[in-house]
Amino acid sequence: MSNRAAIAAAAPAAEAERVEKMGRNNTSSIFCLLFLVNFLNLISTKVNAGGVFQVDYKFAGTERSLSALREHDSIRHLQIIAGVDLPIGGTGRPDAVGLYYAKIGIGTPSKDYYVQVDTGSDIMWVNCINCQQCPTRGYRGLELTQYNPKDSLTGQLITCEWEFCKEIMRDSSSGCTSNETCLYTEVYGDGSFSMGYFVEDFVQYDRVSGDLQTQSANGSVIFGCGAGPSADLSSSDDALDGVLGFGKANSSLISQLASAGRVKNMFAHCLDGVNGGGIFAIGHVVQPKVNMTALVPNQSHYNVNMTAIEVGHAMLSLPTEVFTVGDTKGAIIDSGTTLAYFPEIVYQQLVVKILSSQPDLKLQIVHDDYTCFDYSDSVDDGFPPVTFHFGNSLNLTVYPHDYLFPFDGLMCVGWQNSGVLSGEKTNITLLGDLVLSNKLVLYDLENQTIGWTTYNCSSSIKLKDEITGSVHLVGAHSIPSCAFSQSAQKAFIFLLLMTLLQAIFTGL
Ligand SMILES: *[C@@H]1O[C@H](CO)[C@@H](O)[C@H](O)[C@H]1NC(C)=O
Ligand SMILES: *[C@@H]1O[C@H](CO)[C@@H](O)[C@H](O)[C@H]1NC(C)=O
Ligand SMILES: *[C@@H]1O[C@H](CO)[C@@H](O)[C@H](O)[C@H]1NC(C)=O
Ligand SMILES: CC(=O)N[C@H]1CO[C@H](CO)[C@@H](O)[C@@H]1O
Repeated sequence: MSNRAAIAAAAPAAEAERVEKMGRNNTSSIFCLLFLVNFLNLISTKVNAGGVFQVDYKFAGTERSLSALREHDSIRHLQIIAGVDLPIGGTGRPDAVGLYYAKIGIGTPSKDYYVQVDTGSDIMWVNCINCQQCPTRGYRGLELTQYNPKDSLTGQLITCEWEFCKEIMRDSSSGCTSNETCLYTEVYGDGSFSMGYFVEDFVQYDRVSGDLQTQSANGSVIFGCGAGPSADLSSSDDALDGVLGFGKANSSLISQLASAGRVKNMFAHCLDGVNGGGIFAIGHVVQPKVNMTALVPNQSHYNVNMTAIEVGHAMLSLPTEVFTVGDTKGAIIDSGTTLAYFPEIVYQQLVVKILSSQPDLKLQIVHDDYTCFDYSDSVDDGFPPVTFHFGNSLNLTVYPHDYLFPFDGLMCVGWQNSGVLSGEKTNITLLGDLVLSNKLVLYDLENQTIGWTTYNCSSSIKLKDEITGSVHLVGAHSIPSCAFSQSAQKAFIFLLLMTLLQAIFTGL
């Protein structure tokens, strides 16, 4: 059994060691980047001076008062809207830096910021003026901006006496009192983090006003102002201005806008794994029609009940309790993660079954965890599709061109074993962009359901205006990153110089 032996050889490397190894090797950035975006805030923890606590559990019992405080605000300028069209860019392809980001405006006057869209975390933060080592150019040459609350007419610091801060700090022993600034530390599962303080300011977004038409609108939102280097998130060429958490907690941007009556607490994304970018919209999606399944209650992330896995036309024979043991119930849907992770027993069966369709492959293990092989034919002809089954007969099919990616002249398997990760959150099932790309994924937080359907993410969807009943088209975007990245600029200048020198010398 060459398959099994090779897979077993993907020795469980300690996570820390792996991160370190990858961190040092900047030139072969792909695996570094892969890792960087993996597990973004899966294990989200908030720390402040005196205490450490899980933000997710923290919010579980206190939702009511947080939303009440936002409602209090909203009476003054209640303006329920049809929807929000959030322009996105980036791609989920692991071979091309798996990362999706959105452009949003913050402050008065408004400036643009590029933030990673992440359904696995609960706050929005951007790098702020005091950030010492934040880059000015990021992912594909995007121009990065540091937010300065003092430059914005509407920016203000959140102090410990704000309800928002009291809620966040409730379980902490930090003794954050009265006029002190409300601090946060957001630690992501991959070891990267953002530290800073909370501020409130106007966030500008594109309100859907007609078919493929938007108007600028705004709402006041509390978000993190990152004052320190954010470790991995700022040190490599996939840097962005921050993260836009689309998590369930009432601290997320969508929850804040929803409880202020500005948006419906529903959103959808269609991440285009082919052309990059895609559709990201807040509001009531009526087209395409999507089959929904209930979110597992009392979980801090978007968890759904997975019931079976089918490879080609064969069901894997998995123990029935495999997705329900432990603290984390069901499979987590997380756009902030690039790949897909399974408990060891699931991973082994899945990969063995897939590779059994090509018994002659010579497997290689690359960077400890990636099973790769030489293959030059069409992968969709040579390998089976994988279908995940969920409650309420909801399915999700992932094709070979989605779960296999080219690297260094080889094809590599994107499925990962969560059992090899050290730390407490092992044996989880986590479905990232590898699985979610090229699907319209709809999150209905009012009914606590989620669903998806295979969709062309370069096309458009329809949102319904709850007040007027009218329906509008929302189209795809692919925010152009800088046409000339820094290295391309350097190469261009170098070529220009060489041409000039050549002209001078031949002229002499
Ligand atoms: C927010 O929107 C209101 C109403 O459209 C507008 O009057 C105001 O200037 C906007 N504020 C900012 C900070 O853009
Ligand atoms: C949410 O649930 C309510 C009550 O069950 C139902 O009437 C409504 O259609 C649901 N909304 C969506 C978008 O499915
Ligand atoms: C997806 O939609 C776009 C825009 O409508 C269209 O140009 C493209 O051909 C479609 N792709 C497929 C595979 O249908
Ligand atoms: C997960 C969460 O925090 N949701 C709550 C936010 O507040 C509303 C009330 O407006 C609750 O219904 C949600 O359960």
